[in-house]
Amino acid sequence: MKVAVVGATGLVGSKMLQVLTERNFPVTELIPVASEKSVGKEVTFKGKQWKVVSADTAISMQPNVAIFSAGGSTSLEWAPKFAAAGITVIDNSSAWRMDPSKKLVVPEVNGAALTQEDKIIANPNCSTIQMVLVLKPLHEKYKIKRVVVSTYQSVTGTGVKAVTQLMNERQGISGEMAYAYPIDLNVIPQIDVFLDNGYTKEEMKMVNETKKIMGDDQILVTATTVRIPVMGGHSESVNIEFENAYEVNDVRGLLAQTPGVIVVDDPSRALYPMPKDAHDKDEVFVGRIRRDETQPNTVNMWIVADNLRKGAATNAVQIAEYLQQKNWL
Ligand code: 2RA
Repeated sequence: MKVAVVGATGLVGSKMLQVLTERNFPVTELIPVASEKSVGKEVTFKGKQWKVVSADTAISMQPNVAIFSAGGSTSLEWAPKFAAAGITVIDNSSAWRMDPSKKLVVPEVNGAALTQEDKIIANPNCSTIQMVLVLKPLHEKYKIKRVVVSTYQSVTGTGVKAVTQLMNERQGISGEMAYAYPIDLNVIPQIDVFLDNGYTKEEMKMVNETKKIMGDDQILVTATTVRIPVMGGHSESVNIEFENAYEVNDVRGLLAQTPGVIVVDDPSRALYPMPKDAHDKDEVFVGRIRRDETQPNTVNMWIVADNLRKGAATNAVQIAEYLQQKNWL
């Protein structure tokens, strides 16, 4: 299968190549795509060197699928052109996520919504993906009324520039700033720009994308998203109010049986999920499951995942796997 990776030289694009290899996706020809300045360079994939080409050239090479992680403007310009050429696009940017004509997919949650006609498929925001994977089984069993989430997000969500800023600051080196403030020994309660309602774009992505993926506009979501000096993944403190009564052990058991979720929850042995353990894994890890004793039918939990993998590259590759298994690519 011919696979184009648009943004192949970026942090998520490189992770996509790693995940395609690890999951043995049937790639017979890789078509790495990047900006004009990178055309001609080579990327290593499955032991071979593949030449970076322009988006135009990639279309002419007729890949079966193109996985984008190159920013919203590139997706807005090029995804329709790839789709018009009959190439299925899986886009990791926010460009198409809330477009009513486009599917926003976490395969384990709403993969069944996909059809052969879907030619531009949106990959959700990383902080949304790890949360909805946990919310879905709970919503089906207990019916969720409201979600309050606070995130603790890795600098890898911003990209290479932020990782470099953190590493420089930890070594006392001054350098290019990805953020308005130092990130080492600090936290920044702003991810993306502020909107008129006082929330950031990242926070409203969690609100709006959750409703779309879960297929239920009645679910109330409020979010505070925070950047922290961590590399391995995003963590989230999630408070969930149900319509119906529940038992903590039943919640723990239900999540333990949920595909893609691993429960790490034993306070007696100080066992709970942490980014250092989630790093470079495809699963979503859940712990600190406990009753909210201040409100009926409400549970607290802690959710951790590698934002570059299940939060981006792995979820996109899993969408491609779903389409390939349907023989739709
Ligand atoms: C972030 N979720 O963490 C956003 C985009 N990757 O910066």
